[in-house]
Amino acid sequence: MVSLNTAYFENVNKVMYEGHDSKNPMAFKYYNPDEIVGGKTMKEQLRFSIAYWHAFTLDGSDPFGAATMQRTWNKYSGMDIAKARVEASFEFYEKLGVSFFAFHDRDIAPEGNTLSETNKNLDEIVSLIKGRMKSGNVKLLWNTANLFTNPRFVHGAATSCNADVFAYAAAQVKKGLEVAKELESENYVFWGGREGYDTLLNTNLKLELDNLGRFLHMAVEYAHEIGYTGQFLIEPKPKEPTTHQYDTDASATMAFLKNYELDKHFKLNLEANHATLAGHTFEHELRMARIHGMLGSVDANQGNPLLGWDTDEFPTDLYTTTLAMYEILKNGGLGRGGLNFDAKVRRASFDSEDLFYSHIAGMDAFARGLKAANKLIEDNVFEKVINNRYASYTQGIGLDIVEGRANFHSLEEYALHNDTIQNISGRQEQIKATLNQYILEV
Ligand code: XUL
Ligand code: CO
Repeated sequence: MVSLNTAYFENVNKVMYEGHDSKNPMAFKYYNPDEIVGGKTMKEQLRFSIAYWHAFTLDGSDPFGAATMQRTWNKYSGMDIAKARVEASFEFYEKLGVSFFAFHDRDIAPEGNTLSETNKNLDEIVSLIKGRMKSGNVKLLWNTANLFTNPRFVHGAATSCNADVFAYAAAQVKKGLEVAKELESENYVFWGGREGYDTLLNTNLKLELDNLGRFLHMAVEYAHEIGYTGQFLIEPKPKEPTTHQYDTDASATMAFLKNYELDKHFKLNLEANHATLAGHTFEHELRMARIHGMLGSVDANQGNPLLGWDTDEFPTDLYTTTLAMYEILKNGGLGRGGLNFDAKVRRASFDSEDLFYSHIAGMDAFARGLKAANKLIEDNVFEKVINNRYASYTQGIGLDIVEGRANFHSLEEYALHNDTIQNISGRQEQIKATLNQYILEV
């Protein structure tokens, strides 16, 4: 193992690939960055990213208990802790061999007493980050604005009933886009933190949605003005913090973007745990975006099926990672997007080493999923199933329907002379058994 001179994770060396026989918890068993799968290296296919907030900023507190995370940078405060986190974060990316990270503005630098002071803090940390990015080994996958933690956002940001808050949020995103340009961020994300409502009894739904549309158009215009060319992303989530989030799921978000003529400027950043909160599987959301040409990036985590909130666990479920990678490969990859671990170690996993173990677990789960998905595609497993199931649309009346030659008259005429409709079995159980074989045997 390579030994680095380090300050923040001194007990951890560079994490290496050791193969599936390894018993070393600090090694990859499946993620082999240079291995070619589906015509690209695993590193290029998976584009892993570290979520700054979960890894370096949040402290493990929950509504019932105080901070638990034991971090070597905790001895600092204010701007000093912000600077220490930058140093620690780059040590972490390098030791884990990850090329991307993502942050909210307020994760990296503390707020000051005024917006100008806050921007000054941000500038200082951004220039520190920029210096660390010079080597070119680590890039910013995306940045975003935290428009939900500060009490000023109690009624929302772009959808707040208070126009002063709309203006403040605009100023914050304006600054965020300047940071995106400065750090050459691949994408800029909008997660609608408090953009939603709790009760219709005090809500002007039409005005709030129109304002959200206006806000996003202003962002697009400003990016154009300053020459920021990253991809805009919206991250759907159905609830939490508000009861009714406007960007509920992939379908609702795409409809919103179309209604407000924003669909040409945005793609979706889909999060696994948000999908499950919306009552969908992750692969449903990915498929829905993919078939509409709107799959941009992924927040890789998983929920707990026994709990109804956004637990942001590290992804370890191989069914989900396999089916997610299937959608991503069928999409031709994620382009400028990546697999961002919007996932946190459990409150009881408070050692610094747990930050490594958790990411290794997620990276291995996605690497294994990539291999299984690639083999499923090479063998045309689902394609054969689907082609067979929809074969009736490749000839006769079915072909007339899909090629636009049919209408209600011709269809009635056909149906009146076809009293012996025959269906074929969907074969769900047999297909699932085949999927098991691929997950177990690749
Ligand atoms: C919240 C969530 C956010 C976004 C970025 O559930 O996923 O962290 O990813 O604001
Ligand atoms: Co997220």
